Amino acid sequence: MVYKQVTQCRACGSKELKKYLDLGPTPLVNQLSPNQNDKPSKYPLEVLFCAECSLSQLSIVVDPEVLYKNDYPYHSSVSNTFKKHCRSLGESLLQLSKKDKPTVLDIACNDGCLLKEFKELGFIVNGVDPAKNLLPALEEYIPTVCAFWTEETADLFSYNMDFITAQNVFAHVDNIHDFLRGVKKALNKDGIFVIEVPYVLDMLIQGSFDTIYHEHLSYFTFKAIKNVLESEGLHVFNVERPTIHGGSLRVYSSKCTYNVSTEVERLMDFERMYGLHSIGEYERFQATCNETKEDINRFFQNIMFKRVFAYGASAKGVVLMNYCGIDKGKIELIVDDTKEKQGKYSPAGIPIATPDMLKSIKPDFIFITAWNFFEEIYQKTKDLGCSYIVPLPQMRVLP
Ligand code: JHZ
Ligand code: ZN
Repeated sequence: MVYKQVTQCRACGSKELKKYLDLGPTPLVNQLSPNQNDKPSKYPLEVLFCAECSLSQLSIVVDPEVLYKNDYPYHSSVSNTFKKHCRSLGESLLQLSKKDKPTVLDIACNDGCLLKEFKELGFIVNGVDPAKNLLPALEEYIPTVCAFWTEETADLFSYNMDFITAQNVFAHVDNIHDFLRGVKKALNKDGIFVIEVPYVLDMLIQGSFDTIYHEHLSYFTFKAIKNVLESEGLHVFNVERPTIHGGSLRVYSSKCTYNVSTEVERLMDFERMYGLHSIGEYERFQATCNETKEDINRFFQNIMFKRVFAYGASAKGVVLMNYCGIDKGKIELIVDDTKEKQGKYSPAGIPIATPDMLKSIKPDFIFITAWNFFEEIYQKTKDLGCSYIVPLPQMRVLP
């Protein structure tokens, strides 16, 4: 079976789960094909709300072996914005540390984007990731283990990490309690665990439904993530809201008790005031998604004979195109700097090529599927003189 149905909340165990969003059958976002005419399988993409702990979660869990083990094409290092984000995290963790050369373990280290920055800053680095295609290039200079992070995997590491980082992986995990038990094992007695996930508040404010795909099993409120960390004995002492990936939540926790920042209570109050802890606020989301779909389709009707390329063969782009019905009739080509994506086809059958293509065939419009990195992409393409379609937040055309 490729997927299983969710019947109870993965954080608190409650069976009171209510559906508030249905994005329809959707392909797996990172399964790019070498053949244009392949028809990828589609799976339900529905979001449920847990009234008990306020965690949003998909109604199904696709087998992680299918999603991540073979040829995971996403490479975090392609974005300079993300590299800088990792560097600045490393700098602030060094300030928190009592050592010059603290140890760090990065869970789901991908192509080592964070670890390379941390190593340059003096950290003693370790990584773990299940994707077989990503680690060989890293192994020469960073010790890595090819595995999913579980309590059992933690036994492969010495139990003395000063820091454990987990960026954009916790939302991907079904058994989050087991994951946290592993973190607890591998962490020093006063070690710090730093987690980053897309923030459900930013998703609601921006209408960014393209964060929802089969890799993201959970959509966290601060309340939900704090509860689950504390249920496993990890005390939350700080929280931040980095703008990366369209708005994230960064949560600091530890087995020992650090001074708790006032941000913790402040964000919890804000969530309460905003209505994030009950379903009402979420029930409007379906209408917001439909409005975006209508805006985008209206725009495409008006530019029927214009040439449109997309920038970014991102996971987000696959969801957006699938939900809005954008196919190869509307977008001719997707360009992406990731070598592993070039020469393949998106699930909608759109060819993916190098951005050099923009120089040989100048399109009228560049559709920015990686809208969260618009500034970086704009700097790379502004001399071409194309117009830009930025679908979210709020569909707009520039200049
Ligand atoms: P990007 C990612 O999703 C990965 P995706 C992951 N699924 C996750 O959890 C979320 O983020 C939060 C390309 N690009 O990062 C690279 C260029 O070519 O927005 C990527 O293919 N040139 C684990 O895939 C895509 O765009 C550039 O200059 O939705 C961006 O994808 C830049 C900046 C990007 O995330
Ligand atoms: Zn719950």
